[in-house]
Amino acid sequence: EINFFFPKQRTMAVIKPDAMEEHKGVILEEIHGRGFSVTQLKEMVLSREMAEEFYKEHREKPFFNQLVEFMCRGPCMILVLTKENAVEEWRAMMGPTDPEKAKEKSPKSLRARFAADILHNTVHGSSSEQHADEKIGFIFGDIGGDAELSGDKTISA
Ligand code: RTP
Ligand code: MG
Repeated sequence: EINFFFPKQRTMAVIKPDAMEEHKGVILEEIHGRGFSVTQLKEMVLSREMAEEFYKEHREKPFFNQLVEFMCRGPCMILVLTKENAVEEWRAMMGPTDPEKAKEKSPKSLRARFAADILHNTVHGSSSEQHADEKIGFIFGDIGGDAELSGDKTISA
């Protein structure tokens, strides 16, 4: 028997306030169904300051204020998902930012099925491993973050 160890990767997923009442259950089921491990989980109402920091790369965009207001209007669920190729796979499950585009390009995606418009679009996902590390540190702190990863990091005692 030969065991192959594929490096695991972490990504951050957020169920946004528009999806919390009606779609949280099915989104969590699909996350588990695709084989992601949920290694951290937090449900919270973001403060304005936290939402601004979370999306700081969009500070200059015309939609920034609306985005921040939307993100702190009610509870979010924030998850760390761990799996091989987690960043790309979670982005694929989400679909494109704009649900109209999502309906054309990936009709089974979460945004195609549940998002109302380009702003109220159901879920967030990190766009890279670096982006994931930064946001996971911001929301959960850095303690023990890599303990669930195997294969891609050398841990020295
Ligand atoms: P996210 O960061 O939330 O996973 O979304 P994304 O990568 O697909 O899209 P991004 O460009 O990072 O935009 C962040 C969020 O800002 C809102 N948005 N509104 N009104 C607009 O034109 C517009 N464009 C973006 C969305 O909530 C988007 O997910
Ligand atoms: Mg983004």
